[in-house]
Amino acid sequence: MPAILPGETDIYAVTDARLSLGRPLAFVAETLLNAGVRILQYREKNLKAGKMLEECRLLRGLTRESGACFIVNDHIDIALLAEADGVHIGQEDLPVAEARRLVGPKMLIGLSTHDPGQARAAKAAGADYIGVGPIFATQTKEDAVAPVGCGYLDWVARNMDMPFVAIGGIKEHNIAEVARRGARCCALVSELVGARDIAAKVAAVRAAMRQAL
Ligand code: 3NM
Repeated sequence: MPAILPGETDIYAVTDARLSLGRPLAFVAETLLNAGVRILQYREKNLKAGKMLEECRLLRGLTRESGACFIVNDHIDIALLAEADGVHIGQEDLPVAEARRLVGPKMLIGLSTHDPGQARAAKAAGADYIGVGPIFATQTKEDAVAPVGCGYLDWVARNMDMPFVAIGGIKEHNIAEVARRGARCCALVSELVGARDIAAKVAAVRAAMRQAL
């Protein structure tokens, strides 16, 4: 089954145990997937590699069952061992071309970008999709750069011929604006995993995106 890319689906959900109101990862992931999320990224900080691998194998099983795409943040070794569909890396991680040598031609590589130069470089280096953000201020990423606002998003929507996902501070109340600026796929962390009713929140953000178009 080919992996699903941003642009082929509207919501890109990202895990964060610290924001999940104490609910187990399996519950959060199953609820997201049952609500129709088709791309799920595992993003956990400060866990030991063994624990991360165990959690990624669990998510690989769940995403496979529901036909969803599974992406691992930062950790190429764990992505490979867990047979993820992709790995998502940042500007300070291994360069895309080096990551490609490790993961081979089939695994997706997503790269976080924050300006047009980084977007062009990502495409030239063979990234499969880019993250575009942070659109708004976010508490979720400790080392996030200053919000780029919708200006960079506008630029990507107009100039980049590759899949992209908007990220950073995206919530039910502002997702319509992000969609109107050309994002067909939005990544949300705190808004989804931190929602009391995760399924209702997925439905609400999805409806808000759809109405904006
Ligand atoms: N990457 P929330 S912003 C993981 O700009 C991440 O590349 C960003 O979390 C980037 O939806 C971000 O809770 C955090 O604001 C997004």
